[in-house]
Amino acid sequence: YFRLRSPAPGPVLSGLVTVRTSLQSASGSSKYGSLWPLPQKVQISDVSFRLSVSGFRIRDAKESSAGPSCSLLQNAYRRYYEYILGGAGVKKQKPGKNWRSGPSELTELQVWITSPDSDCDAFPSVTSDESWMTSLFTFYLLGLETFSQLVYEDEYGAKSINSSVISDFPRFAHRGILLDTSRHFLPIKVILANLETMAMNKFNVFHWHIVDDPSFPYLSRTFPQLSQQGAYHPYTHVYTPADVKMVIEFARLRGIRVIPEFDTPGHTQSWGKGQPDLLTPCYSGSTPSGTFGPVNPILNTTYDFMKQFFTEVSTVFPDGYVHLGGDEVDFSCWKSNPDIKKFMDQQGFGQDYSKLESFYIQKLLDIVTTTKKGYMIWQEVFDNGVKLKPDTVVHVWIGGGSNEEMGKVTAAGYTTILSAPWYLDYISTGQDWQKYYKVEPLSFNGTEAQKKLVIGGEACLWGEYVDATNLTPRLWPRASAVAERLWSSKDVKDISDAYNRLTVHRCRMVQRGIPAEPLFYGFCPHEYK
Ligand code: CP6
Repeated sequence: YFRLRSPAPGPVLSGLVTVRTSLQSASGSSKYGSLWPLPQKVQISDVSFRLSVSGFRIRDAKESSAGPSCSLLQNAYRRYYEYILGGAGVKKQKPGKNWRSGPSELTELQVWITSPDSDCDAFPSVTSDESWMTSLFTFYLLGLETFSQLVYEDEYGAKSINSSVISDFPRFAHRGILLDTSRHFLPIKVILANLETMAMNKFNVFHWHIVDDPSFPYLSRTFPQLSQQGAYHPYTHVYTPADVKMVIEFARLRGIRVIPEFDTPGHTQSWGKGQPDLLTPCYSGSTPSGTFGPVNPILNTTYDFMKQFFTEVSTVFPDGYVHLGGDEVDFSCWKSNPDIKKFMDQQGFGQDYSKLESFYIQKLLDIVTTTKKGYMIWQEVFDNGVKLKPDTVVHVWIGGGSNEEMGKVTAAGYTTILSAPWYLDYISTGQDWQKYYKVEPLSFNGTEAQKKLVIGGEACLWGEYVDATNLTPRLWPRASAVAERLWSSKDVKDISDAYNRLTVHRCRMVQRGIPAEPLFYGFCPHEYK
């Protein structure tokens, strides 16, 4: 629970609050203020309270089962105190002749963790029930974000909040953002700023597409030559174990999981630089051409390497899942190689190179299973009929919004997440956030049981045209449209109400130091500095 206190005999409010906000949008305003994504249940009253400027604080309720030793909460209190009352662009109150006085001043937000056994140091997982009416820490982070979105400046510049009751939970458990740190290296501070913004939008999965063809910035303790040879620069353009730890902890403090993707057997050109014999030599005629293709699936050394590599990955990344890629495997190099041909004949694969891909992936899945991780894979792995563990998450990326593939994957009994309509690296003119917003992830033909297998989706920002200079404005607030689709109820789909809330939500992100791009003409009332 959250509880608000004012000096006795003032009001004690349980639950939460909203109203018009002082941040005005170019058009109208929503009766839901600037809440984004919209909570499941919002009841707003007209009764408003001022937050005490001198004395307002956020603290543990004395009945709370969490205390000062839970740094996750203490950190969150400080963060949201800053967002609510302090920080850049916040005007000081100007008492004037119309200055209101009276008992309606709030001095405390109390956070009351009711479950005695919730674990402050745990990592978020896909089963975390994020309804903040229940009692895990993630809910409190989400609840604090909602609270902060309800605070507005009244006409005298006083921070205020209206008495309201809100109950909330996400529609989908997996709400992710994919960032690609191979096409361009992304400095740690860009990744952290993105995680911070994800929390403002209640995203809870950072899908870290960490390596790919162009570069290998992951510094592996077991195979340091991979980044020494494969990164854009061996010292400056790498993620050290300390960097990775920092990203994971920063994410944990915001209720965000970090799922790394190590994509094989395709998209692996950069791996070959530091790991001789890992990739398939391509031939032109009867001689090697000097170029290389996908991971070489016919050598035992390949699987020895993968076993060691993924054992390391399983200890570095605490999440229960790793993403194993498996997309876009180009068969032409395999076709050119006489040793591969011979192997295909021995195995009875004929000319069907997807059988060879399946052979590789199946061995890889067995290896990763021994590290006690679950796995996610891109849809081709399923399409090619690879035998998967029942808890495999199939990531659908081809096609559009109401997606036949989702029907196929769920009919086969697999859990799935949707990205096909949410490729945010693809830009066009106009308000393309509306296109992302209008997607209904469950619009495919299928039974109720099938629909239950859709655990969420991810917005993807592939890195070909994105680096530190343009990542944030390209992603936000366009990804916010995906955030609301994955969080809010299915029937939250009023575009003009969404526009009114989103413009203000976007101004709030800007005010919090995130250069989110505008949706359309208009202004934010805070001063740009
Ligand atoms: N990189 C990797 C990519 C893409 C994929 N995998 C991709 C393909 C098509 C589009 C956008 C991105 N750049 N490793 C596919 C999952 Cl349109």
